[in-house]
Amino acid sequence: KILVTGALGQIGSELAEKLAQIYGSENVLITDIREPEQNHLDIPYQKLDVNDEQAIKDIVINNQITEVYHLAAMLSATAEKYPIQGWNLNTNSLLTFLELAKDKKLSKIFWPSSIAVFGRGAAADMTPQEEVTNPLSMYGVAKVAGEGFCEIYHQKYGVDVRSIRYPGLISWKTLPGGGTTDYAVDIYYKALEDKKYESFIGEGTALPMMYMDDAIRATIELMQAPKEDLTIHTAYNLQGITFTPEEIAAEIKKHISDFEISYAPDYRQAIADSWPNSIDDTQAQKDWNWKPEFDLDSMTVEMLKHLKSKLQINV
Ligand code: VAH
Repeated sequence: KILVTGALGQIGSELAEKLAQIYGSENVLITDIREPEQNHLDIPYQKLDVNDEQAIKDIVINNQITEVYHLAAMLSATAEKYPIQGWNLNTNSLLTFLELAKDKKLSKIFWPSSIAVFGRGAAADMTPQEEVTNPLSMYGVAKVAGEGFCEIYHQKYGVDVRSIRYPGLISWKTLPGGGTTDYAVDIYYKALEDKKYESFIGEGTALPMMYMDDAIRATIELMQAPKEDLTIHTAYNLQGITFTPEEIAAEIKKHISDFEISYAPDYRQAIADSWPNSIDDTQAQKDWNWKPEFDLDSMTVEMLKHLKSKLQINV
């Protein structure tokens, strides 16, 4: 049986849906610290606070869990505000799952890393897979630590843990919470609701991003790849779409001609400035045949189409 933590979050909610489609909802257990409004997916749900080590062990043992997609986390902007809580949440829970796998109580783990592992000294463009990781955000430090745990537990104990350095993820089904890249989600909502958006990330700030459908597919493809094909045991670089706020605004203007963007960079600008512009994902292409399907044009068409019906707006 598959456990999904953070299953009501931006990635978790879509990953849980996909896993239920593939494996059957009776073989998936979704958990989150929040209760679902209405469990429209009819996938079995249990409340789980991943800060509670014993609760993690109990839920794995009591439900005969064999695989975990551990998405519960605190994202970069929030973790910058609450660094100790962010460190504890983003690292201790991963260690608990790795220990369970080491003790053969779990057979496979997915854990999300982030392009946030890159910072000082990293190439800004086409950042290589093995580039130095000197993160300048507390969130990035936790992700670097997590990647180290994954590599060591794989190396020393044969744990089958797999990870992806997600770029900023753009989706319409579930709002993201506390990410620096969330401006690129907010902008679509505001474009439809107000025809204007004040961006907390400044003009000219290029960041690696990806449409959620590509990120979910990448996750499933990585988890279904033959173990012997995988050469990276920290986390795979993944490149989707690189754009600046003005570029995504220009793409939106093609659909909403009177849309206006303005800029008011805040504390999240420093986090974004420490991250790469684009990522070299050659190793993911080689090891498990990764290739993105969405670009800025097709992502914008999808986002506006789905948000119009979600928000009941017809502009
Ligand atoms: C964040 N969306 O902004 C996440 C992600 C690369 C960004 O890690 O914190």
